[in-house]
Amino acid sequence: MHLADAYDQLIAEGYCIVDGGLPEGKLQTLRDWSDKWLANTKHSPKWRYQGSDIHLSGIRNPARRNPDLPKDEEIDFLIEHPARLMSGLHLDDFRSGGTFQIISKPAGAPALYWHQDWARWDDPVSMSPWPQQVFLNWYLTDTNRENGCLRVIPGTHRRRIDLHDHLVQPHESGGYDIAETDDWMFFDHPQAIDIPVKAGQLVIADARMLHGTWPNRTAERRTLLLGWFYRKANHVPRGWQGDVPSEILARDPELPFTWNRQPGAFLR
Ligand SMILES: O=C(O)CCC(=O)C(=O)O
Ligand SMILES: [Fe+2]
Repeated sequence: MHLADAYDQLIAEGYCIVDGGLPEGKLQTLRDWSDKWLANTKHSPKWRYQGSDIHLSGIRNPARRNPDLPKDEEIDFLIEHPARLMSGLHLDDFRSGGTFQIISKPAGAPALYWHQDWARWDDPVSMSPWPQQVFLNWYLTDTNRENGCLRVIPGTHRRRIDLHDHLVQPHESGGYDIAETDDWMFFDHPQAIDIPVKAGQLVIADARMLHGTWPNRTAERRTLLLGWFYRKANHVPRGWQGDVPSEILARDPELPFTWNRQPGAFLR
């Protein structure tokens, strides 16, 4: 897909898939590298739905909010390699948080529940038609419905749907403790679509978009390297041609950060 089209899709639907342009042999290096981390890390029972959630920091790109994380140069590669792609997607004012996560569903692992990862729902910038926070997902194997590919509900980064009112907040905010029989968290929503990818493709998605996964019904693990990138500024991005919500124009530039994962008045 051309980057211009990918950008349009990211804005309109909340995600896009691009060729990650990994150098020859890098995919195998990342597989071997992540397998080693997975083998040498004690797995928490909290990781039931994600499969694993190992956080690692870069060396040249340290995780400022989390200085005690293990540092690994492979993380610097993952942070630095997409710079040209990000620029082609008009995301050049995004910066990595200095971490990547190894999220690996072992054979037979359950689905990941529906969730979104934006945590600034008290801030009018939640209404931005442009992304403020994106995840970059490198899947290290081809993915499909059988081995637990990503699922998304397009457009939900900016549009409220029935699911929003029924979801427990993800991960440490409640998701760890839900039951596998939870009807809403694992609802087979009619607007959901599968996002199968070829290994080495990169999925870039808006933190506000609802997403989850299928279970892994195969005998092989399905590993993902996930990194968060943030726009520091809250004003209209340079070159933005579209509308700007009046709530954003009226936003107090000194508004302090508050953590709130529950979409409120700024999701309509
Ligand atoms: O496993 C995946 O494909 C997605 C993981 C994810 O969205 C998360 O851990 O927040
Ligand atoms: Fe997520």
